[in-house]
Amino acid sequence: MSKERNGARFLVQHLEAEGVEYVFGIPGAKVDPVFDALLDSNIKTVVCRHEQNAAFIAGGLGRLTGKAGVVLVTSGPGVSNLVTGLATANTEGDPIVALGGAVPVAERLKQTHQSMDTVNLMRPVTKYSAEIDSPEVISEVMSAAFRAAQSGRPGAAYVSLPKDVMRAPAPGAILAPSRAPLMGPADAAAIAAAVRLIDSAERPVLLLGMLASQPAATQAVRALLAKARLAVIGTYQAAGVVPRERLDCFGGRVGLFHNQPADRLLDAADLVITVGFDPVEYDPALWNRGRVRKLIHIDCVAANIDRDYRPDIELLGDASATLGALAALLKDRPRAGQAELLAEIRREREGRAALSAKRTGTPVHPLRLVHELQVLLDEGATICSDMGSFHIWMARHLIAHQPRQILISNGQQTLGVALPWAIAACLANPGGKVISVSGDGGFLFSAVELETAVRLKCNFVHVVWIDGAYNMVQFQQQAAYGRDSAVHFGPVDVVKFAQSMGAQGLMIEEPDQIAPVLRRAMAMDGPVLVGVPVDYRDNPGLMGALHADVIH
Ligand code: HE3
Ligand code: MG
Repeated sequence: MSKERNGARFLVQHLEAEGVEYVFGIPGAKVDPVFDALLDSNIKTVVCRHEQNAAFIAGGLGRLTGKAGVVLVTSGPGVSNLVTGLATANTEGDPIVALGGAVPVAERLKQTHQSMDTVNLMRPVTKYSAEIDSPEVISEVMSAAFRAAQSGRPGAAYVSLPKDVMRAPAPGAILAPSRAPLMGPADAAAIAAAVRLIDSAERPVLLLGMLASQPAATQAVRALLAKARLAVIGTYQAAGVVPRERLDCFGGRVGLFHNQPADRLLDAADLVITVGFDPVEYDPALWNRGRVRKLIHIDCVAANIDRDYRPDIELLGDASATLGALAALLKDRPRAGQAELLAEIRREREGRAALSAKRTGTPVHPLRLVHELQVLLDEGATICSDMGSFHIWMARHLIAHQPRQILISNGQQTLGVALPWAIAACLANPGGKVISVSGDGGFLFSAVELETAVRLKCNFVHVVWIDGAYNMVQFQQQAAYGRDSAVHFGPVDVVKFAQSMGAQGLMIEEPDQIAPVLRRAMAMDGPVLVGVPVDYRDNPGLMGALHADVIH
């Protein structure tokens, strides 16, 4: 076969120039030229078991590295299977570039095999969606896709690759690597106005969002907290930004229900300063409706004006530079009332942690599991969380001091992300400890990818919380209707499932087995599934009234 550079080779060379290390996907006739060209590159091709999972892995890698993960799939259903993966990444701010095969350009309006208008299909779930309709524009379109995925608020980009374009001779230069445009701090007058507001506020609260967990932003938040000890809370996605030495200022996490200790701080605030916060993380209708207080929005993108989220000051620019400028000007002044509330929250947190460690009884209580996971988190493990009731327990009570040490979603609340994210975490940090957690419902959304993990020799432990139901929906249905509907399903033998995929499986039956079984699993080669029946009796309390969530 001729090795003359065709569109597919040009595209792959562009990926190499962007520094892409992995491409995840599933091949098919329309995209075969690209899979073929990958053989002559230094990019590792990882064949997956479902396109959605390929997108979860690529999105997870994007979150962990800051560089877009890449997924490559075939035309028609191959691309449509990506929709949820891209929507999840786009909502959560994870950079990903998705490449989809397509019928030849001249056939795209015909009713032909696997023809689909995927560019329009992907528009609502991406920042950028385009087709490469001639070899001359390959590098331009790819550059635009990488820039869209990686700059500003990161997210998803989609590029359609017609087969004839990928096979045609491809001239021209490679316009990579793409560089994100550099930004400076926000407008100086706006920063000065913000400083005046903060200095005069009696109960200001710093609300950290997902972009506060980008490395430079985290450093800047920490420098700011070192200078001015503001009360600080975070959304689930901002987990890990507050350092251990500033735990005295930390009021906890907010998200989903308005009933957390951090909500008490938020409710009392006369000023809220958000950093890298997107309303999808915590609906402003829950925490800001009808409140008379000021709002400062610090981000690289303007706020989406919402009835309940209308900032008085927007500090737009590089968030870390803006925080640096604020830190230089802010005074550290005591705020007695707030300090009291923070101390009360801290006492509650410590009391709950002490009780959690002593929880006995079977099935296992969620707080005991959280306690045991906390020990492993403190030892440096990365924890990837799926969606479900267990996620609420973990999001509220697991305390991390490294950003992106807990991978969590809350925007789309997509089932099935955890195991693919664990694969991503193993690839991003070979040799690191990785634990992923799902419910028995979400587990089977992506469990087929266990085989991929075995093939890649990924060492992670995936814990399945077993209750026989989609509990997160069940307890909310019970609260709303007094009964539940379509939430129960049958059992799956986690150990046999693991073995059938070439992995190993273990069970935990009682609380004192949690630590030894997890440690044994972490010492094993390859991925290990660990099943644990859980006692969800206290779950209705998760949506209990404000102040009432201290469940014993
Ligand atoms: C409540 C969420 O919307 C949730 N996420 C979903 N994601 C997808 C892709 N499809 C449907 C839903 C609806 N949701 C359901 C049913 C959830 C419950 C998850 O159940 P388990 O067993 O995984 O966890 P647990 O029992 O602990 O809740 S999340
Ligand atoms: Mg369940």
